[in-house]
Amino acid sequence: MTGKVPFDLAGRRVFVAGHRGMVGQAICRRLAGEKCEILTVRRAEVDLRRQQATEDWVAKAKPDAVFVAAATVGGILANATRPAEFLYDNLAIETNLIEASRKSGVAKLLFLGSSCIYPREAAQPMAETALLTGPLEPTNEWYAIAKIAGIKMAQAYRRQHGCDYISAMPTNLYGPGDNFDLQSSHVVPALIAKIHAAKTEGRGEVEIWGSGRPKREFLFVDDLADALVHLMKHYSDEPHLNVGTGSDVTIAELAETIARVVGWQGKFRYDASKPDGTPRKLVDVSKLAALGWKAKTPLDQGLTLAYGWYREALAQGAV
Ligand code: GFB
Repeated sequence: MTGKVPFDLAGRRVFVAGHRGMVGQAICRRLAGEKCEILTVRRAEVDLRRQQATEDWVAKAKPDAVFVAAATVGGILANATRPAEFLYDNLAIETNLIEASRKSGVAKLLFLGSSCIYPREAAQPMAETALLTGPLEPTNEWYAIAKIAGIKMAQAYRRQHGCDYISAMPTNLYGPGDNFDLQSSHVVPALIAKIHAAKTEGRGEVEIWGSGRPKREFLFVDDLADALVHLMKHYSDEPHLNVGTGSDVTIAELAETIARVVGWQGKFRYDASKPDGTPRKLVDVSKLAALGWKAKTPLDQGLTLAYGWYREALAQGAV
């Protein structure tokens, strides 16, 4: 089933759920150029894990469109050590938002997942059709199960209720507004923080978790936001769509690039007691390319922007 495209955002009320997170902030930056009204709500006001509070707020705010960027997220360690939170929070947030949107007649909704939904041993690059074809990566299966349920929610609501709800699965993200806490962050902010600290403290060694051999694809968050707005306007179909750059690097190569961006010359020590996670997760972006979108920001340029944001935030005591 398909809905009406293009879906025009001009003059619409657009709810960005999760506007304080890195992705939500980027969507708000991107929507600023769209002549729409951006709706947000802080967690202190509405906890999206609470069904009644979520439904009451959505019914009152009456959005025309919703970006589901609210989620409990984190890096490999946070995922592996807080499975209950990753499963419960994400299931609750997505089911509450999707049902609340249906009840209040939201015309278009975009659900945001993650490339960890694919099987650990999926053929690379991973096409959308690889979903549910094999076992998941154990370090993030809880989060992945919740995100797979979100895709299925959007599909089920499309089939049963005729809702124009779609899903996008971004690859690993980084950029301004990232989480730099070393226990819960993803690899890019972790390495920016560790290498910057080594530089400022005059240390010649930085620890990298795992072997450095896993490969990851990194997408700059403002590129993601641009892709999501593109999909909101131009995509209306049941299958979820991948969003990525089409190329990946090893964690060791990423560390070298960040060291160059930060301006630090030193050695990396690999800590084999920490998990590698999935060996590789490069998404197949051919369906997105066919819809006329591709990523713009090269990795070194995006890392330079992310590092600039981090230094500014440090100077302001915000991280
Ligand atoms: O970014 P990251 O935490 O998540 O880790 P995943 C990517 C790779 O970087 C892993 C290595 O092989 C880590 O072992 N790494 C090296 C580090 N040094 C560090 C470090 O200091 N901090 C961190 N965090 N990693 C997450 C999933 O997987 O990716 C989520 O757990 C989600 O579910 C997200 O899908 C996008 O790429 O392994």
